[in-house]
Amino acid sequence: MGTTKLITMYGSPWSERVRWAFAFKRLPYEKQNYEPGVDEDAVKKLTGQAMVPVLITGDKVIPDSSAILDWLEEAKPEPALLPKSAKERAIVTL
Ligand SMILES: N[C@@H](CCC(=O)N[C@@H](CS)C(=O)NCC(=O)O)C(=O)O
Repeated sequence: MGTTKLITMYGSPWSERVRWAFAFKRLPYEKQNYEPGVDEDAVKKLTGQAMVPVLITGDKVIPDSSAILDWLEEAKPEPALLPKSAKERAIVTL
């Protein structure tokens, strides 16, 4: 899978959401801390917006926690974040 890097910010619920999912999947990653006012330009250059979390893996740069969780579920399906049935998925993602 190569190196997986997560740019996250302490205190950001969207960053926490992604960190929890990586911990649940037991998938190691390199951490990069985002500092508002300092790292904005660098992150904007990467994704077009000054927001975290951002995942960098292989040649992919993925901003947005939901998009990162989608990537994670595909990259490491087990243990699953979501139920298998469409009905149950709809319930938990409401
Ligand atoms: N929809 C985005 C929201 C991300 C977001 O709002 N991130 C905030 C922190 S919670 C941020 O990066 N703000 C930039 C800043 O404070 O400089 C996601 O789910 O990742």
